[in-house]
Amino acid sequence: MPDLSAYWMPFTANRYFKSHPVLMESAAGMYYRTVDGRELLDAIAGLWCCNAGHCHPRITAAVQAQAERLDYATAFQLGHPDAFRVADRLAALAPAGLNRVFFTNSGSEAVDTALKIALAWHQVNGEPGRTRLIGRERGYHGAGFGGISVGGIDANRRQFRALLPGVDHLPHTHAPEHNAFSRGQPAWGAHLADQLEELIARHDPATIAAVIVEPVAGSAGVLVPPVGYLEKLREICNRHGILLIFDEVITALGRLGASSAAEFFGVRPDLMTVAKALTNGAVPMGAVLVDQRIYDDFMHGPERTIELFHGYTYSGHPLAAAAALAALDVYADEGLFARAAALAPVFEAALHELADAPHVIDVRNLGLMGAVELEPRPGAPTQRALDVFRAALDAGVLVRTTGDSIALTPSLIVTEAQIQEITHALRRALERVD
Ligand code: PXG
Ligand code: PLP
Repeated sequence: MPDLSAYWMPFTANRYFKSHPVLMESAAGMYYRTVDGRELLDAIAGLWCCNAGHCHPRITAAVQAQAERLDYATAFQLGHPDAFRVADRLAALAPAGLNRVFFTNSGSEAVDTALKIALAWHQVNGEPGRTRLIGRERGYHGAGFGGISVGGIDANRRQFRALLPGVDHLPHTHAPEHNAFSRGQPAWGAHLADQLEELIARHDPATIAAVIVEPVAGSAGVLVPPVGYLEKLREICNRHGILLIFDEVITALGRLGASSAAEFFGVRPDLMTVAKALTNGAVPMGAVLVDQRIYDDFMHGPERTIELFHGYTYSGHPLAAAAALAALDVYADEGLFARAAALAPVFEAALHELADAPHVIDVRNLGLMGAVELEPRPGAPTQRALDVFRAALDAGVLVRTTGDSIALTPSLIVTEAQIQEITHALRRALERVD
């Protein structure tokens, strides 16, 4: 066991973890092995990212080969072929017209990039007064200053105070008194999109640059959009010249059984962020897919002038690009998006069987995203869910907690038997915890 003291772990109770460490040694397919030799069934695809399962041999081989061929090439005024290939492949998977791709190294950077492109576009488009950004309560858009400003998870904002100015938030759509135990999209709640009209009226539409939402909120505990809600947001943004950004860091590349949530819902944003499953989690990479018309509006002025003053040392990194090409091949060749679509009803049925398990006050699901929400312990929010997390871990199943919800988001290779194993282990964990 290494010395654990130097590493300041992210989004972690450091002191608790370091006195109860769980360290992974290796992974393959649906399973992790811990350093003390225990096998864990991974019910959360790493962290919503390993959609083809862990250590997929084709992805591993592609990364190994690239590491020997080309370690690094700057993306600033130079390039390498694989970054262009990934962009092309992503454009082909995205809804028509979202075919210009900016590379980042994470979802957080993708979010900041999308917000910056939106602000810059209004400038090149002759509306520099459009500087306001609108997010949504309970939204998670990563950990950068842009992301926590438009994000709506209070705990992620409270410690920092100095956020982006001129940001407002839509209400979230989770209303258990109306939509608890919905299977798939709740019927109730589309009217909550009308709150956007109120925010627009309050601020003056000519000051608003963009609205950013997760089509299905992931980190906040799988909040599924009500029927008609996203369509309304799209229509209101169109009417007021406001860009609509879908943060698809979790939802893109198969999680809903489709290439993207935009495709699944039939609602096309102007910009879309992706990350996580883009490389199957194997190498960090994110991207922003941009409507070609937005890109074209930047392509004026002298040809030797930089059009967008933005980028990262590792944008389009060769190892990430190799992992992405291999991951996209695997998704296609193994038919994993269709597999996820076919498994979604099985997952839904298994999850909703937990409705009568102890402490459960809601079950939510869409595609292969699901959450079971627990009644918080009086005076000790989140603690019951953490106990369930530990009990499931002791039983050999890795789940994720967020607030008092347990999130389940298995790789798209999960079998029906493994889905049962996961939900049965979760029921036993719920029964063991007070
Ligand atoms: N947007 C969305 C919608 C995300 O889910 C990010 C941006 C940021 O991506 P990076 O790669 O910078 O982490 C995310 C990340 C959880 C959890 O517990 C989810 C994320 C990150 C950490 C924890 O559900 N999603
Ligand atoms: N800080 C310093 C001092 C740098 O030189 C750079 C990049 O050159 C950065 C931060 C940004 O790093 P990155 O491009 O990896 O985001």
